[in-house]
Amino acid sequence: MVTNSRLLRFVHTSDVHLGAYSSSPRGREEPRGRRLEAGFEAVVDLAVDTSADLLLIAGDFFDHARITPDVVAFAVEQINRFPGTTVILPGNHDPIGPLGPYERHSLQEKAPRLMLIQEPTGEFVDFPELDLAIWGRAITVDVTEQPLASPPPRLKERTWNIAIGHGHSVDEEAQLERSLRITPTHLAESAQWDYVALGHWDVHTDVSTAGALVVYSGSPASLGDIGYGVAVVVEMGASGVHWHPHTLMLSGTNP
Ligand SMILES: [Mn+2]
Repeated sequence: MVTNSRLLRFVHTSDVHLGAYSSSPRGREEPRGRRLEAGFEAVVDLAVDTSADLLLIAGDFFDHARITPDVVAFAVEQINRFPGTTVILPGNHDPIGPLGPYERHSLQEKAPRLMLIQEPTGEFVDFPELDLAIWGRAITVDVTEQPLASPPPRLKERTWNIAIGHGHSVDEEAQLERSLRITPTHLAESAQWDYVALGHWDVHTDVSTAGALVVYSGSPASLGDIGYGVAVVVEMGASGVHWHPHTLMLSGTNP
């Protein structure tokens, strides 16, 4: 039962991979790295232009833990351009913990509206003013983790409950060779969430099942050579949950 008729809007992205090529001799002038930065700029533009309440980044925001201070400064500048709240879930490229980038660079000190999910066993980020709770499990360097396994019950105090995860959706329970597995059982158990924002795949993919809305946003500027990126716009209101992929035009780059 929807008790709050206020429209909630968020932009869902993942696999931004900032800093992927910044250790090349050309540093941040490396064109492939510039494309990744242009992709994130386009995502922030989308969040600003659509007056989104939240920007969700479902893992692999940074490419690795050795990112340089200028890459961090770029990330902070972009996050601060968005007047809403940005939520980052650490992924396998930017894991939580001493071997990841977030302990080396304290982003939250420089980006006051940023919320970082930090708990590997899972935590809720609660937004009472939006009547929303977000649950997610921060990825560490342990790739045997299962991002959506055994979730807690949704917060019944909030009309809207979404989950955020970073991992591989696998077709079979026994497909053990993949990292960060999200199994058919986990997808079925995700029916309790109003939306599940996934990352780890740079190609936009809808893996929803009959009961659960589960979407990979896709990268805003994939590491491959396709000339565009995608982000997802999600709206929740009196008429339910609606989402659509949005093609990002990467200005100033030459894909
Ligand atoms: Mn990943």
